[in-house]
Amino acid sequence: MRIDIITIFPDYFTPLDLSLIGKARRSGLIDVRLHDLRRWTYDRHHTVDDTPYGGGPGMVMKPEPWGEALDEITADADAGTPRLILPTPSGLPFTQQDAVRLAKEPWLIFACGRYEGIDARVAVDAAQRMPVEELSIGDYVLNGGEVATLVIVEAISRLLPGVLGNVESITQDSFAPGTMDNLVEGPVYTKPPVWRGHEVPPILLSGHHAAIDRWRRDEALRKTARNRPDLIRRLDPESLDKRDREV
Ligand code: 6GU
Repeated sequence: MRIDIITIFPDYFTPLDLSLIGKARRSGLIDVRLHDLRRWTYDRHHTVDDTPYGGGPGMVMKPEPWGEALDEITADADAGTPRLILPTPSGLPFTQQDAVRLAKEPWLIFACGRYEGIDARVAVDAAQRMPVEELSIGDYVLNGGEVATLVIVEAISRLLPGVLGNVESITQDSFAPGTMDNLVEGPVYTKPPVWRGHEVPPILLSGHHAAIDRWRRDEALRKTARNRPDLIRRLDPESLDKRDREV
């Protein structure tokens, strides 16, 4: 997968050199290309923002550098058509389902806005040539799209074949489509069996795999009910068995 990131702070993305994503980049599984938006400014101060039409606080990102950046990056014709992602707190909520969907794309471009956002005509213009989507990572406000882009890139990258060592763990994750749809994972344990007087639930030491699966599902249901009642309401009744209903 190719991922282009346009930002005025390329240094925000040094974490993408680390850990599993760093390894996946070095092995060629993910091709991340960082672009400094100021490369497409021509005044002495490399201006990327201006005052908002209609008044109001803050600054808005000027459309011209974005238009030129997208033109140049997408001019690579034999790379196909990219999907443009605009991280913004006013976007559609980004979910694990979106991560699964976007992990199937060959080429993504992230446009990281700062200040009060990017002039809205940039998205309208880009949409004439490529699919565009605005995504939010949650109901809080960040200073810009950089951290949200890191979040989305990590959620997508770990789903790409070969990036994670243990492919099985993906299907057991919170929110994993299929069994963990609309559920969060329950608690996990490792050795020692007793630590500071706290025991590991004995069922996990029993070797009875069907009973362990049942216990893990019950714990996931309990934890989801406690921490995410909004998700419980979204659970498909068809996906619940009689034992689930007793939890
Ligand atoms: Cl995607 N961007 C910004 N700036 N703030 C956010 C966000 C995105 N998602 C939640 N808050």
